[in-house]
Amino acid sequence: MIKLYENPGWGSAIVELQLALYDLPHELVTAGNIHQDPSARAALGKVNPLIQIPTLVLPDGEVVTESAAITLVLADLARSDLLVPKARKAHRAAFLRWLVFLVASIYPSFVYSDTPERFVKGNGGESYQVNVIEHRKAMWKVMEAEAARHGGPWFLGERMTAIDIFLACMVHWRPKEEWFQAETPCLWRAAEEAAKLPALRAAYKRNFG
Ligand SMILES: N[C@@H](CCC(=O)N[C@@H](CS)C(=O)NCC(=O)O)C(=O)O
Repeated sequence: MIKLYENPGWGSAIVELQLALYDLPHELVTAGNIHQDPSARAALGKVNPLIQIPTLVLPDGEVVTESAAITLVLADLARSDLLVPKARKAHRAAFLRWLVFLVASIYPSFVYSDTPERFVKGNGGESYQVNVIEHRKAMWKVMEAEAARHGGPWFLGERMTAIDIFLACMVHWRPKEEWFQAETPCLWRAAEEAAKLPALRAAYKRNFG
C-alpha cells in the first residue's frame, strides 16, 4: 500500500487530498515535530534525507518526495487526467508552468520563513521573516493575476487541476485565510471550490478542521 508521511495541515495534506480524490488506498504515518523532536527527525530522515513532508513510499518501496513529482506520479498511478492535464492536451503547458512556480518559488519560501533561526543568526530573524512573507505575498499576487485572466471558478478557468488542491491547502498557511480572501479572491475561490469536493471532505476535515 502507498505510505504517506504526514502531519495534519502540513504539505502532506496536498498529497492526502489527491489520494482521496483518486480513491487510492494508502496508509498515513504521522511524522511528528520534525523541527524539534530528534526522534521524529531520525525516523523521517531514514526515508527522506531532507526530513521534509510530504514523503511518499510506493508499494514497491520507491520513495517519492517533492509535491510536484508526487502529483505527477499519483496521476500516473491512478491512470487519470482528473488533476493533471495529459501531454499535448489543453491546459498542459499552463498547468506545468504554475505547478512548477508553486513548488519552485512559493513553497520553498516556507522553509526560509518558518524557522528563520536556521538562516539568520542573532537579531534580525523577525524582520527577515516579515520580508520573506512579503515576498511570498507578491508571488501570490502574480498567481492571482493569472487566475483572474482565466476567469474561474478554478485556477485555470473551467478546468480543475492539482493546482486547486495546492491552493485549498496553502491558503491556510501564512499570510493566512483573511489575506487570501481580501487580496487574492480568485485564488480563494479556487481553493474553496476544491475544499467543497465531496470526495475530499474527510481528508480536508482531518487536516484543516
Ligand atoms: N520541495 C518540497 C517542500 C516540502 C516542505 O517544505 N515541507 C515542509 C512542511 S509543509 C517541511 O517539511 N519543512 C521542514 C523543513 O523546513 O525542513 C515539496 O514540494 O514537497
